[in-house]
Amino acid sequence: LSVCPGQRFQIVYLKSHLQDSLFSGNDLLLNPYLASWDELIKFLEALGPIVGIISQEIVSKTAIIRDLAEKADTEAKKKWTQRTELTNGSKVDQMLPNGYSSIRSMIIWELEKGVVDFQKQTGSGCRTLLRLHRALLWLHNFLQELGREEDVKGNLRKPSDLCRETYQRTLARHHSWLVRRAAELAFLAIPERPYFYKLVCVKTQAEMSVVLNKVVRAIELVYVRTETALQEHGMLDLP
Ligand code: 1PW
Repeated sequence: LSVCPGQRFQIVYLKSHLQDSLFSGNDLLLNPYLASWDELIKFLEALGPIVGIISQEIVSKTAIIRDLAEKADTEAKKKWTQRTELTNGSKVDQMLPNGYSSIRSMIIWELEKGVVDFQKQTGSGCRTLLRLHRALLWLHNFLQELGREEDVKGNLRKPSDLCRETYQRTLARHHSWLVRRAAELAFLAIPERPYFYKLVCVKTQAEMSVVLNKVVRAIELVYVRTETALQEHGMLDLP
């Protein structure tokens, strides 16, 4: 593996972005949430070209939310500039209200703007977040299984089997037949354990368990908060 800062997957970055997103009691900051996905995408891309292609879908989902945030920011800036020009005309940038700073602010903002459609498919941040959220459950389950120590007989399951099983019990139900077939192809090419040891910079399964379990717990906190926020607004089935 060639080391290129910012390009290669680094589990410490993933953990710190996840932790950074856990702002206030029940909310999540969107920037670090999306930054966590940037790291997870690097992780997925390291698993081979087919997984890499499939994970482009995640790249485009994160891009949708970032674009919406940028548009909202530009809009807000215009309004603020008009207001401050009437008074003293400067230093407004730090005070900009942005509907996309956290997942709860995004939910409220999009509901107020009427861009969330509960009947038909749209490009809202909320329905996009729901797609990422569902995919995160799969990654959570996969990393959790990968982090388990040997069973009583001293056996370790193949990562590719773990990947397939966790997919089938989580994300698969939300996917079309075609996407499920594509995922099957990707699972065939999932590398063996030693590759994952390298990826997370450890030498043994015991060490990998320690490292992965910490990340899995951080993902759990993020997942539960997203789930609660979406559920409170009846958004767990957005088309
Ligand atoms: C670890 C081995 C496999 C790695 C794959 C990692 C990517 C996981 C996401 C799979 C995406 C498959 C292709 C697209 C599926 C979309 O139909 C689906 N998107 C997601 C993120 O599940 C639903 O989005 P849509 O069509 O309602 O906009």
